[in-house]
Amino acid sequence: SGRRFSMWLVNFTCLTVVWTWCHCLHAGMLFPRESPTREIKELNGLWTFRADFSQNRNAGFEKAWFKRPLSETGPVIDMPVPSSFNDVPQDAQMRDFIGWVWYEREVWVPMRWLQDQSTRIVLRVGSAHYYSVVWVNGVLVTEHEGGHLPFEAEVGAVIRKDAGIPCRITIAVNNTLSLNTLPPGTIQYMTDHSKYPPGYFVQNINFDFFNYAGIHRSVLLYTTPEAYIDDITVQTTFLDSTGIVNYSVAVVGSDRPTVKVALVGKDGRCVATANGTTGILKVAEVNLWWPYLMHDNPGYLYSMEVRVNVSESGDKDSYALPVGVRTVNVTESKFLINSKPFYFHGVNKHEDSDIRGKGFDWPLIVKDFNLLKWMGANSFRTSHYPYAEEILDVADRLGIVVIDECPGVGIKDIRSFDPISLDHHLVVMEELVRRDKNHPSVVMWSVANEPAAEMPPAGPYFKQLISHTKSLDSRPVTFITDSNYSRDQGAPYVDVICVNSYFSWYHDPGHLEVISIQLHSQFDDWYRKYQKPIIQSEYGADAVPGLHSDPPTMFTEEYQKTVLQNYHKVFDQKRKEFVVGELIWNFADFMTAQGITRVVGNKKGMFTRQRQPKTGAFLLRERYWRIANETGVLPTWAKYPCQ
Ligand code: BDP
Repeated sequence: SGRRFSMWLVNFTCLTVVWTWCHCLHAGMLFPRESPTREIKELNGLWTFRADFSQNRNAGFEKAWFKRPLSETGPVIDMPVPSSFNDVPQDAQMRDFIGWVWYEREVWVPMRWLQDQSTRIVLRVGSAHYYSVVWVNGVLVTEHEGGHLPFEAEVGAVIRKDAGIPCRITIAVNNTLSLNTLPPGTIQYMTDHSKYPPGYFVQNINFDFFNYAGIHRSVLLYTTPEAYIDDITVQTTFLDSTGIVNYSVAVVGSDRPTVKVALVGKDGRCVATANGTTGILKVAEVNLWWPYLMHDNPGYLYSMEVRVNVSESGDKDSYALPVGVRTVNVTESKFLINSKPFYFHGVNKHEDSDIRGKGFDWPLIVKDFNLLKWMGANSFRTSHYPYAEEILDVADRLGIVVIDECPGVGIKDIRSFDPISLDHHLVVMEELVRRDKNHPSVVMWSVANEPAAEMPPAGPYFKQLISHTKSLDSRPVTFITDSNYSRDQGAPYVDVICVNSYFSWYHDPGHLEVISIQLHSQFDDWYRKYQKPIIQSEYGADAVPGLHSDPPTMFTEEYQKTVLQNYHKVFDQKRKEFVVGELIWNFADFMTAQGITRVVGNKKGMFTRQRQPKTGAFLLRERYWRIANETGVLPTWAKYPCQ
């Protein structure tokens, strides 16, 4: 297989083999939660790390680094997990490294897990960017394509073979992007030897954030019984004051499992029960799941406790899934949550911070939610890839509404619409829906951001991608467009039109006076053609914090603020008609590739990368709380902060 991996770097067309081989979505991907029948062992901390600097980046496979301790293969360094590797070493070569990096960690698996042969032991990686290969004690256990989504492998048999020694987990991760990856990219070899050394190549990308790489989320081992709950799916609705939870439970390892389901309220009282792998739970006087600032008690979650008994083996398994009861509907001009018009006043985000890059980080996550609440934001889009599951859990609990986006960003080259890309894109949507389908906070799927939607192949591509996504789940589906309304080939298939525009920034830079007319035209054109609700899914301007001017000039805080104000005037007219949301670009400044249009990254944040507010943050705060107040549903506990 070494050959196949070396081909990764030099020739991308042969990867179909890998794709057809490694994806099997029959299995579920429940978030690991402890229960009386399930244990978790986190493997976060320092791992041993080595980047493969060989010319073809393939020494690790040629010399089988996975067969012995990594430190015996050559020089290694410490690398924290979870974290991007790029900014951790004090080494310019590592920051922009392209190719395979190798992670390794030894771990003692509890004796009990090994002795009890019927304990399933699963190794789970929350996400690693971009392509991963995993070995346990030198045995290949899984491969996975794509960052931002979890993957796992059953490893009990492999570990039991070598019981008595610590088990060695080796994970090789490759950050190379090709025309068929998501996001796409290209490797360009520079062959003019008067300018570049032999073998010199660069990674080109068409998206505006740093291609951070490494093991970005938790790695863990968890157990289940041999017969176990593999997946749970809930779909909720309500009729008058009765909540209805349709559920289905997939059990693996038994043909005739006994399944018992109980729905438990926040006060610990059981409100409904049912038996069987599929069924309906009916909840009298239901507490619906409401968005933040729309109800006194937002984010109400029941706990759905699933218990499985297998009489043949005596196995028992249990899993508790948080469940919010709510509905989502789209009309010609409204986005409805629980049949009430919902207006997105929110943000676009990134998973991005100093040193750790895209590495999972609780302090940052909790801080960001606190800033969202402070701002009066009721929603965010996971631009431009799925965020950590823990983030969605918090959004569920707070009632923050989420547009869940897949990594379909930067699809600009016509070759990225070919069948290989589409197949992969379908699989990514399957993985995303499988992971996030039960989160009440998620109200819409976004299959892409700013693709080249005017190209002819975009029509059939998005038709199939969107209808496939709809076949997986009932939520509305969209993609985010910056194409011309009359030429966009994908727009006919979306439920909500999501438009990005940067008037007086990328177009007519410096001319604040054109925003009003251009934005009116934008909205009217799209609505006339499609009669679908519209979200302004991005707008904004860069502001270098501390730069001031009067009159406002580009890159100052005043200019950013004035761009926002001019947009807001139009939003305020159009939200009476068919505009159902506004998402600022961006919540916070974030790192990008180096380039002449970026000053240490993208500066369109309302907050700096260190989460200090710019002038725009205060403006938005005043606005968002005012909108919440006006819609008449501001909860009694909320103090409108900007009187
Ligand atoms: C939009 C992209 C976003 C960029 C933003 C910008 O969707 O990823 O960061 O423009 O240029 O086109 O700031």
